[in-house]
Amino acid sequence: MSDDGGQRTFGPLGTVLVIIPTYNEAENIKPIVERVRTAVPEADILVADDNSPDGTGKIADELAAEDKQVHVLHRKGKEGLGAAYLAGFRWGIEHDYGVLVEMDADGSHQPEELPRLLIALRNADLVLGSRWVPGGRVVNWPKHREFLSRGGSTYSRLLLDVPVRDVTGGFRAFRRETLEGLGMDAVASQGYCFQVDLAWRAIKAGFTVVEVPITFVERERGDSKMSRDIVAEALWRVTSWGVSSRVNKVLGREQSS
Ligand SMILES: Nc1nc2c(ncn2[C@@H]2O[C@H](COP(=O)(O)OP(=O)(O)O)[C@@H](O)[C@H]2O)c(=O)[nH]1
Ligand SMILES: [Mg+2]
Repeated sequence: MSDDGGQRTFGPLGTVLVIIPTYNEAENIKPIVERVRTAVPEADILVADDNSPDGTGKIADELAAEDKQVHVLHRKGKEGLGAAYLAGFRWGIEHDYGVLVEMDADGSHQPEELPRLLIALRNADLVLGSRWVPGGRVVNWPKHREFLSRGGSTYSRLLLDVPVRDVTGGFRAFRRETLEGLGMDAVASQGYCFQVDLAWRAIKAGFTVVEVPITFVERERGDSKMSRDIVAEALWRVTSWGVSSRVNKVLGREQSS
């Protein structure tokens, strides 16, 4: 990491933008912004808030007023994690950031681990913080969440042939060129399958995707937005992607033989 004559860059990769999507994270937003600013002082932050009823957006505005490296994207209402990230990525690309990071607001993704992800990005196009590679782990996660997460990753890996252990995680670092090259405009996933969607697209587009072990810590404050609908969306989309990619492969083989 360097501070080249006042330019806050992360080596040759350019300036880093950490995007934090929020919905009702009033108790979490200030501590997480402070932790990111301490752990990676050269990075800027964009809070993408979906007009949280608990006033998270207002707290984020106060943080932004005090610190020119903190920005806020106010969105009109709750549209899901995927839509908030896509809006954040577009904002970051328009503002010329070289690296775009995904990170939750609730402390599950530890800002202190971000430098390791950024260092790995020097030799990769997309770095995934991974709970399910050696060295990765979860702390205080209920068994049913671990089962769902491991099961979701295994199911996606088998159906989509993605050679990734943790394909649903949301602590990630992208080079801007990766986002520009993976067909972001066609992404329709809203909930957690957004993460599967992006990883799968990056791999299909030929980008180098690397997993780095992380320690995922369950939130201590506020509520999870995970819901039955989000699981259903993921199951439905991953299954239909898997089936159509297999059908296309078979048809492709028949046409070429
Ligand atoms: N902007 C926005 N953020 C969201 C939405 N749903 C979840 N988030 C944020 O996404 C992150 C992960 O969500 P969380 O509820 O912790 O999911 P879990 O960790 O899987 O239980 C948190 O920072 C949430 O505030 C949404 O619809 N819009
Ligand atoms: Mg969480």
